Amino acid sequence: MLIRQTRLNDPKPSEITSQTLFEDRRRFLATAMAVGGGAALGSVGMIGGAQGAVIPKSGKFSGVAKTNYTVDDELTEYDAVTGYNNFYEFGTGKTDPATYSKDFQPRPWTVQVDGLCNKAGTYDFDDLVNPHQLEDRVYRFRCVEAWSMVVPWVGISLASILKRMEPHGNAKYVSFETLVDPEQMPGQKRKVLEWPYREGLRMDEAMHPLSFMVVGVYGEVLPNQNGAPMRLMVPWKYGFKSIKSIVRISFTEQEPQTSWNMSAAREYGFYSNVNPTVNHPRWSQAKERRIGDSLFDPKRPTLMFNGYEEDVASLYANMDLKAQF
Ligand SMILES: Nc1nc2c(c(=O)[nH]1)N[C@H]1C(S)=C(S)[C@@H](COP(=O)(O)O)O[C@H]1N2
Ligand SMILES: [Mo]
Repeated sequence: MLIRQTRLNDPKPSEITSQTLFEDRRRFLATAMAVGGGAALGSVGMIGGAQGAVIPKSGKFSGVAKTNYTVDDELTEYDAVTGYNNFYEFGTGKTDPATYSKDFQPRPWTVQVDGLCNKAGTYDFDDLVNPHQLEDRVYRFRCVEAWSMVVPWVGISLASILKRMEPHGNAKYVSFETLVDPEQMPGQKRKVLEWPYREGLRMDEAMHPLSFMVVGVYGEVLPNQNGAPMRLMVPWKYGFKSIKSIVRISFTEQEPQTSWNMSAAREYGFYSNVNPTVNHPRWSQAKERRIGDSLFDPKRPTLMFNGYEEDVASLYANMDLKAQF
């Protein structure tokens, strides 16, 4: 088994919170009030997130819980993880996100939660992500463009966030949207995709223990180009499912629309599971180039469900994965 889950011990706050890193919550709220105005914050929901501690805009985390979610592969270098990106809101070139996201403001940040759940409302990022619950996880990650990386992320299980919203029994799917703000995201001035970028998961996929809400990488607060302040990481699916800079979460009964499916339905299905036997219509998915390998290194065979087969195959037991790709 490639992925092992260990129970997290309840860490003592003193082991977790670094004085220099986590600002006092009251101070944060004062800043947010000054920036956003009191009225908006008045409607911000509280679902028991950070008690007295928030994740800052930059810097190193300390005391993040180590987990056994890891893979044996060598890590992709930090410079590649943060310098070779897909984030079309900042342009379609691989270095555009790092170049054009420098002035992006990921704080203060609010997330709208709506649809089939008891706790709909507008949540502050700091109420959704409690720094005391952060975990380190190394995930293999594969882009549909046939390259892959191995990245040490910092985040919180997606299920732990979604459960607190108390989804209804008829919520079969959950969908996510990225911020729309062409002033801050210059790539949105062109309609390369229909904005907002949107993605979705079936509820059982979203609640799977591997589904992760990322807020950091390499022990540091997530850089803008990787989807600050929070982005999904669903390691058995092609990279484009792992939506960045999320501002909306909706629970629905119908399968939600997804950006890449809207843009090219023949090439990108709702499920988008990494599957070496289902080729992209314009190229093979059988192999992948590991970022960091030399051009002389052979490509690596792509594994079913990106190597997470043992963990997730049961989610798709009764499906024809060639028809529902
Ligand atoms: N909002 C948004 N999310 C996005 C994208 C995007 O263009 N916009 N690109 C996706 C694609 S195609 C990939 S491969 C991954 C890249 O993540 P990384 O840049 O952190 O490696 O982000 C995904 N999430
Ligand atoms: Mo991708």
